[in-house]
Amino acid sequence: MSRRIMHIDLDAFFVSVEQALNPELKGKPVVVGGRPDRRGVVASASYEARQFGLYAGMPLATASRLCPQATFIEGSFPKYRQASQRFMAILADFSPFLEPVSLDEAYLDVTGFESIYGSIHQMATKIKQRIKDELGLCASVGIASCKVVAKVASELSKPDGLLEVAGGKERSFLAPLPVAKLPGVGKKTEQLLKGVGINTVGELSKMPLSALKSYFGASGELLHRYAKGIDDREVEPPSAAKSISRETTFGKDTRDRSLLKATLRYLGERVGADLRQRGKQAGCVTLKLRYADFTTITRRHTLSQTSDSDQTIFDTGVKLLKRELSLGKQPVRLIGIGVSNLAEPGRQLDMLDASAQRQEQLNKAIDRIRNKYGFTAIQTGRTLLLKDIFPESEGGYTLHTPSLSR
Ligand code: TTP
Ligand code: MG
Repeated sequence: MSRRIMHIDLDAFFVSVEQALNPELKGKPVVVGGRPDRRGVVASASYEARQFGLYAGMPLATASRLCPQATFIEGSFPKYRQASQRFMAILADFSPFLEPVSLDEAYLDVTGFESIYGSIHQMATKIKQRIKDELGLCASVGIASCKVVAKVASELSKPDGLLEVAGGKERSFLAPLPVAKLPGVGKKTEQLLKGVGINTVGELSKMPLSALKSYFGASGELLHRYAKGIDDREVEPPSAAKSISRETTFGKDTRDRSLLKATLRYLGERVGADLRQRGKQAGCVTLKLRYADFTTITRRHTLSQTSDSDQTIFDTGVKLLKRELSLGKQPVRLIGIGVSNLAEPGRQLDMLDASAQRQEQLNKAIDRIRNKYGFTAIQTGRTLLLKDIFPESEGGYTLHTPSLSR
């Protein structure tokens, strides 16, 4: 069954936090980044300021020339960090499959949640409302079957938007957009593509893979897939990290075995502590060494039984170290130790099974509903930009623009 993934991004985040704390600033051109007489750039511009051509990354001096009436604020990071934590906590209430991407941006896997919220669209409306009520901030939400399309959708719906791309419509949704809208297409890529006459994502999606690979190497393949609206990346909660490691570079290259061992013990203990804090067990231990001439090696050992014990991590690391040092190479510049093949300990496996079971039940329920009522109905909103991009006759997109009443 097709996945449903939400991408949620707060609008004009730093500025909006300032406006929530000081309502006098609402509805006005506001810039966070610093005083206009200072060097530096705009970090965040309110949508009112953007109407004057201001954008993140613009030098403050240029910003104040284009929009002298704007309020310029230095900004304070702790405020934004706190708002970010509260934002993520709200999202975590809705789905445990949460992947924070930056302070104001996250993916949520919401596959199967229709049965709880009526529809994913309604779920998104609830999320937006809670963010508004509790934080005084506006969020824009994109919903699609994969990350890349969900991200483009949230971006397009801004500000205070909600845009859903129905399963099967990913490619036609992306096709008319300028290539720069596609994540992974930066300024350079955009220029190069323009140079060969590729302006839209649709044109990009028709380029032969071999041509893209010859221009962009390995990332050509990714571009090829993204342009077609194909993206298999999972929403990965941070605890699902695939490995944990620590390493350190010595002040002076060394062959001193007792120093190497002591360092390995220290690093191993930190890895172990991190592992236990995440409630995980490791199946594999990796030693990393960088020699004086910068050649770097890694040596892995698979444990016969998963473990989160410092001793096991250290013992395994030392075994690998001894074997490597017996080869009598050069002095060591850097040493590191890591664990991978992370698994939940037995006691938590039950919980995991229960949630998998619940997911399975949800999935079945959704399939039943879908079979009965078909896919999401079409709504169109009033945002001009979106109307231009999605002629109403094409269908397949659910578009919500902010309602004024609250
Ligand atoms: P963004 O989500 O890129 O921007 P935004 O939230 O201000 O506006 P939008 O409505 O388009 O999402 O970044 C989130 C915050 O990260 C932003 O408020 C400030 C900070 N930031 C910088 O400090 N420097 C930058 O160049 C960018 C892009 C963001
Ligand atoms: Mg944002």
